[in-house]
Amino acid sequence: MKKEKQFKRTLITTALPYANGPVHIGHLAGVYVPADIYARYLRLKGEEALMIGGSDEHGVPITILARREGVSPQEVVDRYHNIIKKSFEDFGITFDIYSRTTSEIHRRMASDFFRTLYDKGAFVEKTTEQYYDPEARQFLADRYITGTCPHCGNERAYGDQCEACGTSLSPTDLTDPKSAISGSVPVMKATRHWYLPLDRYDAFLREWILEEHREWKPNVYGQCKSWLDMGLQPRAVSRDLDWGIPVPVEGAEGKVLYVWFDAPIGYISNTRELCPGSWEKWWKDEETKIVNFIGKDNIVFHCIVFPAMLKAEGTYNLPENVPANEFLNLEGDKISTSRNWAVWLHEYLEELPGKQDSLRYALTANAPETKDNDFTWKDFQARNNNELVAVLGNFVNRALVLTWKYFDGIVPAITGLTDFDRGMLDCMAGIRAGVERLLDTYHFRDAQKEAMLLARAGNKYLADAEPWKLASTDMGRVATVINIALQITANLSIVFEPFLPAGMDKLRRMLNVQPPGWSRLGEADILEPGHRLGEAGLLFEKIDDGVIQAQVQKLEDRRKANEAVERRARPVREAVTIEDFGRLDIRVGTVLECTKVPKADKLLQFRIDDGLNRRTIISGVAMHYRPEEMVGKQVCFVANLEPRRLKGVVSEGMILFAGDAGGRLTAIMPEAPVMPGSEVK
Ligand code: B3M
Ligand code: ZN
Repeated sequence: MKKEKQFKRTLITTALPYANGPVHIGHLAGVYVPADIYARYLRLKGEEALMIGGSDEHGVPITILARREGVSPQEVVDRYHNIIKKSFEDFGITFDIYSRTTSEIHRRMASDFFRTLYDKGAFVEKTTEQYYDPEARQFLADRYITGTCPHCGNERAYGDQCEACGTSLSPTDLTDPKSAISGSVPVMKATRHWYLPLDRYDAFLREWILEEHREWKPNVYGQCKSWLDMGLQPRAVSRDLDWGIPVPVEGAEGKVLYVWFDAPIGYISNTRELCPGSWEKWWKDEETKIVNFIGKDNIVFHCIVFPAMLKAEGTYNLPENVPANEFLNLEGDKISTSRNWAVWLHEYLEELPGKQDSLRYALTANAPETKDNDFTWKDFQARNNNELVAVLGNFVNRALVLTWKYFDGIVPAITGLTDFDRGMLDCMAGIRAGVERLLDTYHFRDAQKEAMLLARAGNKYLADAEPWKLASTDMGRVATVINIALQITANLSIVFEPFLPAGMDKLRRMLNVQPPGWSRLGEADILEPGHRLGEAGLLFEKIDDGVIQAQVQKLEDRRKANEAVERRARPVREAVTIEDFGRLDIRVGTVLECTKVPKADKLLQFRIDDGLNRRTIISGVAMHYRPEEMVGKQVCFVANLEPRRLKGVVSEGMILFAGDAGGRLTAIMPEAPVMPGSEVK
């Protein structure tokens, strides 16, 4: 174990969202709200900290969208960069810079970075055969090739994945591949690329992560460990594409840096854009702590690929922590841009104007810190109404209204403390250590809960002290209780500042104070006797059933629309002759064994009695059947399909499944038991 390091400053980076669509609640919950809480917290403590963000504007999905819309990739990224940037501003995400990877400074830095690695001999060059579109005269990215999935027969599978059965594919797996650009049949053509030999960094990564960073979140550490245990392979860092940063090497015309090579360098170039004179201290000084906030799908790039790049370059520091979150689902389903299954931030603000903090609060309260979590509108409403309004808002309102009622809005002086008061003040003094410990270890959800405990304690204090009953008999006591309630309020305005910035801004106006600073958290004399408060108002508002119902309805409508699309059967294909059909030898076989294929979550391996022999068939149905359910069943399969090798196993045929357009698969089985080897005709 390494020794505790001492740091002077913190550089917070946040994943650069792809500029091919707006941002939604999943982005906010997974990356930007926790990063912002952390950044605000450090700044409140008076620490030197920067929060770096920006849009990721290269990559194939952007070119696909541009082509579909008939506009240039630049137009696509300009549009979404602006929408994304505005959404973040509206939600109070306090980037010190939010830039983009199409900036000139980024192009130069990423290009230089590549060149440095190239000159050091850090890459290996390999020539491989890739699909090439002879008509469009370009190589085809995996996503630009469509064809028939070898597992389920879906004819609209992509070169990287079949969306019907979920199997990961490589373009050569597709039967009858077609170019998505011209529709022509692609040909194989040799192309040369640069690879980062990750395998050479195995020992370094094992030591750095598995030994020196045992404190990383279990989901992050575990994912790194399993990547390392599977064995690292060289990764191509260039692509044949006309959108991106040109590979700065002679003879590399038509090649650009792979988007995942240039994007993380964006953290560095954006820092440099922000502080041209001092950027290096943020990246190269041992006393800077670098923390990468990301979602779980980006773990391998931030913990393995980018560190290997930095290590190869040699002058940059590695991240100290990568507190990646899991995913947030929406009303039970995975958030999906293509199915429009999301709560878009810009739409949320149109429909619930001014309610940024309510969403920030609910997303933190339900953050997917350790496992995937589900956002529901009902839970959102309950968090807002039962916690923000009924606990925090209610306490603050009582304290302020009582001050106005009994003391004309002037902070009264304490006249004497009872044990009961001291208990409350101790509780208040104790909040800071707890919240700090949680924030320092990236437990944002528990930190927010801990902060809420102070508001709960305040409510209980007022309810037990009942100052309103004492007004006619003991105004001295009323003064003490109200003073304490106001100090609690002032403390709340500090402790909630990282979580609920808009609300706390409002609260400070009601208290008529400047931001007191984190160091005062826990103190009982933040508001001086004689200080005049500002006007009291409601800190948070209840959200009515009608508003929630409208949101639920909107999602319901989308779900129905999606299902209607999925239910629609595909048009019938081009006619074939009876002879064509006759060439297929479809038979019935009995499943003798069925097991999962190791390291392939979608595949099942079947051992089948085909009436003559036993044969092995691999099918991409692990998402639809448990292996043990299939044993003993009779299935139909294409018996004369040419054998193919899949994950090192030779598959001899194809089992037939009925698949709906929504991707669900059901095996075709004879209605009564038949002899294995019976022909289907
Ligand atoms: N744009 C992927 C994503 O948005 C990618 C992150 C880049 S971080 C350097 O999930
Ligand atoms: Zn498929």
